[in-house]
Amino acid sequence: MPASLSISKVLVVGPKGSGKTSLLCRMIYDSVDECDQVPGQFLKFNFLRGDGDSVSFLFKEVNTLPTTEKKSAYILTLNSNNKADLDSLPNILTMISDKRVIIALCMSDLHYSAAFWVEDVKKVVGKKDIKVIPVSSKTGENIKRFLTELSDMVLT
Ligand SMILES: Nc1nc2c(ncn2[C@@H]2O[C@H](COP(=O)(O)OP(=O)(O)OP(=O)(O)O)[C@@H](O)[C@H]2O)c(=O)[nH]1
Ligand SMILES: [Mg+2]
Repeated sequence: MPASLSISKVLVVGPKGSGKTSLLCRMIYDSVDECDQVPGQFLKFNFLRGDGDSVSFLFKEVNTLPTTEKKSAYILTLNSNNKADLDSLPNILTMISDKRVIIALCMSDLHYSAAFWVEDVKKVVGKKDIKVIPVSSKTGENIKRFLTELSDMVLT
């Protein structure tokens, strides 16, 4: 199947309040004004990559792990301002036990007050090849890059 026709189911997981809904809202609507209206079902989004390929995503926020839901990849959100999110990371990684996961280090607009940052996450992740991308759903910072990395991951 050509890359331009691929559809990927992606589950958005992470600790309570880590930024799942806001990230979904920012990725799909480029805004966080209507987050209340993001329902707990699959949301379709076509992402046009810089290289001209487009990827169709089906995103869904999942609040309980482990899940039996079918998926081709996970987005794992962590609130960089909440140390407890870093502490819960090993357990979450065990529960998803999936090679295709990308970590959104959320609330990068609050970097000045962050409890942990990219290197701290990478230490916990260890040898696993997992991308860690700081993002701000509030300002939109790095969201395009995040979507590009996500599409690279699902296309390979
Ligand atoms: N400053 C800032 N606040 C954010 C950002 N993303 C989310 N928030 C805030 O963090 C809180 C939690 O965000 P949600 O998107 O609801 O997080 P969630 O993971 O969906 O939460 P649950 O569904 O309750 O587990 C909300 O008050 C958001 O407004 C961000 O990038 N920057
Ligand atoms: Mg939510």
